Amino acid sequence: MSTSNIVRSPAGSSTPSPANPFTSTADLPRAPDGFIQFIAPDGQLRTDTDVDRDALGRLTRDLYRGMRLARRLDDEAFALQRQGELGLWLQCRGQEAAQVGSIAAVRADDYVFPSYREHAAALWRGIRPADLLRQWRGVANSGWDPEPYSFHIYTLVLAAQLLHATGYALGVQRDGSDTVVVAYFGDGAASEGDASEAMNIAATNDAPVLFFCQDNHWAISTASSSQSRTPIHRRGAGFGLRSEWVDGNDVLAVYAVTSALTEHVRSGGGPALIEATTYRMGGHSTSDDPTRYRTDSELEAWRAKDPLARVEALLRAEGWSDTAFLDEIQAEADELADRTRRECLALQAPDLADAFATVLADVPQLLQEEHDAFVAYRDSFLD
Ligand SMILES: Cc1ncc(C[n+]2csc(CCOP(=O)(O)OP(=O)(O)O)c2C)c(N)n1
Ligand SMILES: [Mg+2]
Repeated sequence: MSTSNIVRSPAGSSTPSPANPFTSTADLPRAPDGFIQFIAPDGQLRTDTDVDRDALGRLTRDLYRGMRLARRLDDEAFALQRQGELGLWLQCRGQEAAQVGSIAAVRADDYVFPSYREHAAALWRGIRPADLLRQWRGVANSGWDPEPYSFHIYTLVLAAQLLHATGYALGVQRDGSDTVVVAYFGDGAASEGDASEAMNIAATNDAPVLFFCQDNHWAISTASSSQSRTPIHRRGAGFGLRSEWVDGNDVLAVYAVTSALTEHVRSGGGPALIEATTYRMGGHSTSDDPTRYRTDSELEAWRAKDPLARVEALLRAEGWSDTAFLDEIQAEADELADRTRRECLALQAPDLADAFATVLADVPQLLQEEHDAFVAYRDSFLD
């Protein structure tokens, strides 16, 4: 079969997993709302949990770096779209803690099925800016070869990736491997039948899947509160999944909960579900105008819970950051933005005739004739 549309650039380096200072969810602190939270929105560390403070400081710095780089990449991609260099972009602004906290907590070979907004997780896994952007520039069907990154291509059909993840996990189970399969999905995707089917099949087969829902409050213009009478994590019990609810704008809480549930899955405890409550600070996509359906005051309330500002306040309060550290990240972010722009502008449109080569493994006569007719038509413009 032709693989001309599959990108085979050498893998970038994945960010190494930081040391885990947490051991269980039993003693993790909860905010008054009920979800697990370490860092209050004002940046105060809530926990008096028995954690190694030095290790916590190192972890916080690593996670902050991942979040800052992701936001910078996201901002640059947004600007590229506005300048006509990308056809579409779906911002992950506001969801950096949910994504970085979770991806950092799993092993580099745990296999991830993302939806389409998981840029922060993809960047952490070492996927290059050009590979992240090529699909949105319209020059390839998908962005990267999943195998070297253990990170599947983006899925735009809502919740389909949850069934793919469950099927993959059944394979992992039969191979006797201890890989955990991580499946990201949104609050809107949770309403799809595929989501319920995947969770049920995973539960009844003890498939090693961690379902990770980012409830960012909106499915385009449909509020999550209008799609579900109960919080999504409470569905887990009905399927027989261990479930937790976490403040998705608190990177330490997400990391701690994901670590604990990943180990639960890895040790044969069956699949698990995490609901991370977060907020999509941008529009659904660059084609969306969120002022048509949500209020400025709602956005302002969530700006006050910005996941990056919260970690910055914590780093300051605990004395875990200094000017040299912040300058280093700034320089790295600048370099990433520069690379993102350069690599994007260098992406060339493919030869449209390639599209025929990726339809069927053995090209039948009719397809060949259509290919030849297209090439003749295309070449008729050459003069
Ligand atoms: C099966 C299917 N139905 C409808 C759509 C159109 N659609 C694209 S994104 C979206 C909203 C998804 O919301 P959510 O799952 O909360 O993810 P978010 O965009 O908030 O990250 C919809 C309805 C689709 N892509 N797939
Ligand atoms: Mg959503």
